[in-house]
Amino acid sequence: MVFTNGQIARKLREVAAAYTIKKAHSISSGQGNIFQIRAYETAADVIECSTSEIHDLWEEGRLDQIPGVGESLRDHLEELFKTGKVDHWEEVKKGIPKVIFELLDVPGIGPKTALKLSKLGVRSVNDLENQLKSKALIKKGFSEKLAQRMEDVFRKTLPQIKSGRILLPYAFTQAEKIINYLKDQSAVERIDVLGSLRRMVVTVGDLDFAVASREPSKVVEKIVSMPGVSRVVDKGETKVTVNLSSGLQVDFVILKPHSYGSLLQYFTGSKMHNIHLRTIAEKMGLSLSEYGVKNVKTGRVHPTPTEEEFYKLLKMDVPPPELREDRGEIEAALGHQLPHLVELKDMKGDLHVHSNFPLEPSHDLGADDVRKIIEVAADLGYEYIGISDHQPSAANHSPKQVVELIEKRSRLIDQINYSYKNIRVLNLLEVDILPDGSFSVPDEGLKLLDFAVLGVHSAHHQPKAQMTKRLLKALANPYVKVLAHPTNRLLNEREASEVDWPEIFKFAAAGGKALEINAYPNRLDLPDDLAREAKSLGVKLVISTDSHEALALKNMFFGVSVARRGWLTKDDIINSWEWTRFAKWFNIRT
Ligand code: DGT
Ligand code: CA
Ligand code: CA
Repeated sequence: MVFTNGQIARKLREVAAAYTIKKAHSISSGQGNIFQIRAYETAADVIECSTSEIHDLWEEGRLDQIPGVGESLRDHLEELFKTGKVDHWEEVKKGIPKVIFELLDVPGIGPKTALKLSKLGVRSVNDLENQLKSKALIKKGFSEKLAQRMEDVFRKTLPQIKSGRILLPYAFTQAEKIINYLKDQSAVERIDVLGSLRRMVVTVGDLDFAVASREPSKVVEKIVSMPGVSRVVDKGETKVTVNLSSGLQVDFVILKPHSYGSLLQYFTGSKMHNIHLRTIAEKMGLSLSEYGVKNVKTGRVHPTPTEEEFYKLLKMDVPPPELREDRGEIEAALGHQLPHLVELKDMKGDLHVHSNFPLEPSHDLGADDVRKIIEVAADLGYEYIGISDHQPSAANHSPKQVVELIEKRSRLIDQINYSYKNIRVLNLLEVDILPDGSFSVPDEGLKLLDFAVLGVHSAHHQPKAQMTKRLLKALANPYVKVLAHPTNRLLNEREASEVDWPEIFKFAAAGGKALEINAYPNRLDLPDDLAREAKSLGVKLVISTDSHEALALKNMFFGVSVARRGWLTKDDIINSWEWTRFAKWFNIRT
């Protein structure tokens, strides 16, 4: 049976929730220790953010390549794909009301809240929404603060999720597969991905492709018989729409090569960009379509085999696809003032990577050791790589023990730096910003680092003024240089924190603090518009992957695309600079 990554992740979370509830209530002794619960939750996260379909990996015999999925879980996945269910999972879930699992779909509701809600008589997600609106829950003693937050989720987050938008990195992998399959077909002269994916929007509604061919009908037949197609939605002579078994919808347009430039341009969009272009064309007596640029008076269609020729007819430079949102790129292209955007090949290092060094954090460790990470970084041509594990947990360590653990890791990094000549390893740490803006790592610990990277990992939804004060206080520490995933949004899952951004940006610009564009697939945070605003206030940024395994360093590409959508150039991105300039900015001894 075919299960999508999302469906598998959901099942794993159900098991984790069942374990959690049974543990809390000692319903059955021996079931659900904290490690099992973590293992299921980690596996769910990994699978949900995986850029390959797990079912495909299984078919290819590559289940062992999923990081964070151990042997017993692999056996369970085998059983799931073969039989459609897993006996052990059903056993664990036995005796727990179904509504609890349903409620887990609501972002922000974990097992304990779900259990509480079911005890308060909530019968379904719909019923929950009603009881929130009527304040019935609060009358029954439910926390007013939590109720307010849930109401926000129903208002803002859930509609987004229901719209079925897919994370960019995932859509990208699916698109690559389609391109690899179709480009080898003899009738296909060229194939390109268009729409929001070409513009690198962080979530994508559907995939759009252009194909150049002199034999469109042959291409149409190849498309409908492609592996992974579950349904043909619409099929014409030059247009096809199909559904994939992963749930994605894909639109194809097939045209002859002589108007391919117009086709690329039209279906790249965005709609707002195209609408603005049309008003410019009208003034010049031209009309635009996917078939070409037509002189309205003479009826003559100008050939536009490339996008350059298309934009040239409008007396414009070609705006990079990431800018085509009608946010000033048309004016810039007319005035020959387009920025030279930062590129993947400019990147010289990554400053947010988790290793498996046993630093005993309260958040997750990475999967790989420091040496493995360095090797992958060196393969990417990096000059420096920052290891920024989570800090040792405050609950289980005294401040002195925290410092000792940091010392221990510092010694390892020193040794490693001694043995590698071409790449510099930076001694960083991801430090939690506590709700009042303080840290549980003492300055004696921070002082051992090259610098500290800060992140909010709790109390994400404080009131705006309080959150702003919290961040400002944290950033003021002299050992702190980077604010990681600044808005704390999780795409399709958690709204951004409310913050007075201009205030933060001005402080960062004046105090030499950098803001991060986090390239993790469901973060992509700072978002493009805030990155652009930060730049306009003089802030420098870094792009980092937040990798929890060495191979994820490749996600840098998606972080760079956020920066490009934010109009950022090499000069704005500190970790695109060569070592000396980089080290000077961060005040690192060379
Ligand atoms: P998505 O799929 O929601 O992530 O966003 P897009 O931008 O990929 O939108 P989609 O797939 O509906 O259409 C692809 C492109 O085709 C879009 O960016 C611009 C162009 N396009 C589609 N419909 C229209 C239209 O009605 N007018 C104009 N000017 N362009 C359109
Ligand atoms: Ca689309
Ligand atoms: Ca479309």
